[in-house]
Amino acid sequence: MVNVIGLGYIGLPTALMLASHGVEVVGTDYNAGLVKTLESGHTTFKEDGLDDLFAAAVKAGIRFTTEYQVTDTYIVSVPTPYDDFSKKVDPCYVVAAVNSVLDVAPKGAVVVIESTVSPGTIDKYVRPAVEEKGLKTGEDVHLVHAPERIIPGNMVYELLHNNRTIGADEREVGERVKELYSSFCQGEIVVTGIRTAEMTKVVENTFRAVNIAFANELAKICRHDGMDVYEIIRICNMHPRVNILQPGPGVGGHCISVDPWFLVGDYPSLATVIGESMKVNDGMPDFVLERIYDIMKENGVTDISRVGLYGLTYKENVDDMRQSPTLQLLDSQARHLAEGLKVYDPFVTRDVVKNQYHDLDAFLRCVDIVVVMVGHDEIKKNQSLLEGKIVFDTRNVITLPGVYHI
Ligand code: SAJ
Repeated sequence: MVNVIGLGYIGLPTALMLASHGVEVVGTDYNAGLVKTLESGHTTFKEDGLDDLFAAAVKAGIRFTTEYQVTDTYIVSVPTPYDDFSKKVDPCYVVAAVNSVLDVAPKGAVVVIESTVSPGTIDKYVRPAVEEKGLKTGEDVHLVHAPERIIPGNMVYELLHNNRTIGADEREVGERVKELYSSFCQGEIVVTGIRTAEMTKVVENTFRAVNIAFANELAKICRHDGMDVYEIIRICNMHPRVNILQPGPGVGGHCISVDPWFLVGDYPSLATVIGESMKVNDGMPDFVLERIYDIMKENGVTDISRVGLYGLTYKENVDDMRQSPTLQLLDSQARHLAEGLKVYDPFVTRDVVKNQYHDLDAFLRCVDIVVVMVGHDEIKKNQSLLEGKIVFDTRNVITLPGVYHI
């Protein structure tokens, strides 16, 4: 039996996937409310295919509880917050979860950590936690790091098809965990060391962050001299060895906007390209705000409350708002002491910011300028609703004539 600890964005789909592929699974979360919701037959967030997967797992007998189980395999999938000031990962939840596992685990249990951690975290914090309990890694408990790699918006598909990395101290234990993940994973599973697995995860997200920063910097250069950044990127990407990502209003989510800082925090004098890239991405909401002011001026709009931000989530067609460029922009606007921007997002049904609308028509009626911060399908597929408005499209998804770009 596998006990999955932490039933959030990663833990839940992983637990469901294992259960629906014949593995006996118990999901544990300290949040009793969340467990109750799952027990009552409801998922806790929206994701393509998640409800079907949930139904299959329930049918296969998955159970949810707040209690840690006595078993031979644990998968720890709890959040790893990072400290905004020091830019370092805070492993407190991982260490707390491992401690709770160790309180009940029988000798020789395997503890797989899926949570993203900065390279070295397992050596620095998890091994000492094991030793403090008078236990020995490799004998009493076997540590493994199997970083998740799935992208919100396509999680279920990617869980099935992505290649994976398993980092383990002992090859044989790595192979055993590989077999467990092979129950559902159709991609290639590489077995390596723990430190390498930690590093690959952070490097993958850093690669993407740096590439997006490059695109964002190009957008600024092109804006400065009136060039079309999208046309330029499109043509460059026709070269067989060039693949530039897309500029945007900033980088959100809990991964690409966070993980690269682990390297900057740990290697401040070495990770210079990475550090500068993160600054470029973090500066984008301010760049968009300045551009809003310019567009208002150009069109004789003097009242900021006639401007509406479409989209609050960190990217299209998800309901996750963590680190979202819109929230960053609103924060920046508050610091500029000018407030009043209106906001709407079809995926955000509760009130989270000032001047938030829950009805697209009502939102559009109240604004002259619409800033598309997120390219949700709702607006991509109903572009005619924007006719007659001044549109500032930060995502390059609106094809109406006269649209402003980043
Ligand atoms: N973005 C751009 N331009 C682009 C692509 C993305 O501005 O061309 C922005 C998005 O709008 C968003 C942010 O970047 O605000 C991040 O979105 P994303 O879709 O690039 O990535 P995440 O954060 O949803 O998921 C990433 C993935 N990592 C990689 O692709 C290397 C995913 O595979 C990881 O599992 C996930 O991080 C994670 O949990 O670490």
